[in-house]
Amino acid sequence: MADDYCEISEDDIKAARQIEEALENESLTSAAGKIQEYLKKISDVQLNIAITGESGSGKSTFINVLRGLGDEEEFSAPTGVVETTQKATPYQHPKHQNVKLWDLPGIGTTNFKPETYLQQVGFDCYDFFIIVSSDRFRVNDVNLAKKIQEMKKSFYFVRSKIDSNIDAEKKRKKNFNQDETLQNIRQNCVEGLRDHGQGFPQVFLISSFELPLYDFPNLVETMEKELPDHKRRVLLLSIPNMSLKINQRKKENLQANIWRSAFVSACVAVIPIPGLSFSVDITILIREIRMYYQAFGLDNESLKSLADRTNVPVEELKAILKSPLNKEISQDMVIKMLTKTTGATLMLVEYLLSTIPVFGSTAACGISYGTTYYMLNNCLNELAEDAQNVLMKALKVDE
Ligand SMILES: Nc1nc2c(ncn2[C@@H]2O[C@H](COP(=O)(O)OP(=O)(O)O)[C@@H](O)[C@H]2O)c(=O)[nH]1
Ligand SMILES: [Mg+2]
Repeated sequence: MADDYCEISEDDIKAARQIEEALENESLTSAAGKIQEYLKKISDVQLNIAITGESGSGKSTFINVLRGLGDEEEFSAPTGVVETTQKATPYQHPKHQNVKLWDLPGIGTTNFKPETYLQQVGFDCYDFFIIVSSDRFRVNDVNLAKKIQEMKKSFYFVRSKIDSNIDAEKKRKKNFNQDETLQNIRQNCVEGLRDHGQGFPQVFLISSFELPLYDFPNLVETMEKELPDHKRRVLLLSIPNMSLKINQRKKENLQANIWRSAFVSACVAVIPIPGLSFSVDITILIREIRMYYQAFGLDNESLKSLADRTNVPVEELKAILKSPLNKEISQDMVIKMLTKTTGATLMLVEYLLSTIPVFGSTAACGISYGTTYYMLNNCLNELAEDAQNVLMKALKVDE
């Protein structure tokens, strides 16, 4: 588990206290209600990302790839069109309804003034801003960044269409050196920003056509680290699984969150109704495993999208998958997996224990926690490994 994760937030502690109090002073139904409330709150966390920059800089294309979409799919943002709208347009993530990417009108191409721009686009709704340029950044970009800073929000400078620069340099220079070219572009952007009074700018070089390359994985890591805990998870789950680094961050984040599900299953284990804890544990396991599967992009659509982007046939990617979870995540499947592990035995013991008043409940609690934790950890490792192998194949990385 990564050291920089501290997934137990103030909210978690507050919720745990409320549940504990409900268990001590009120009824079990009331405690179960509190658990439901708490889980709903976690899954309702909204993430709003604002993308701004001049018309033609590649905002809409970037918004589409962040949503795991191509340019011409049903819900894609239109690309290659001159912007005429003067207001922010939201684009929902197709698989994570709580994530919205906002296409903001470019500051230099509209009637907006930097002083009023943020008010006009409703700055308060956004968690952070991405300022995109396919060229040098302009004075307007820097003024906007300053205003965003004054509003105590984060922003990131993204220099887009790096693939075009690389291609052009390759054609132009005999002894082309990619690192050198990237270094020059970076230097150029940083100097431009400094000239306009931006102190220590960090610029992320990105190609929406070749997302795994260049600085995209670093951008994700930086955004993620600067977000509060509960939002960090939402970002990581929704970001396309396009690099080994992102795959690893996803795994670490999901691992750091397993305790939550185990905790719910432990709370339910104290309720002495035959089979209840078992069926709740199965429900939790299925829900969480489905979420892992989506987060790692192992579903058909995500594999197809990865195949298209990397020019590797999707059948070759699918052939690498080992975990049986990739074929089916159903109740039967999970029960089958459970019976193969010591987990099943533990669950049975747990049920027997929960029928013994007082002493039994506490032991059942611990067993249920352990079983759920153990199972989720196993499934997570399996799926993360499959996802990693798929990525290595797609990105042609040697072991
Ligand atoms: N080579 C290259 N072209 C890009 C990239 N991103 C966008 N474009 C192209 O740049 C043009 C403008 O992109 P668009 O996303 O519509 O820009 P917007 O006006 O800022 O929304 C389109 O023709 C895109 O295909 C990229 O990463 N690499
Ligand atoms: Mg656009």
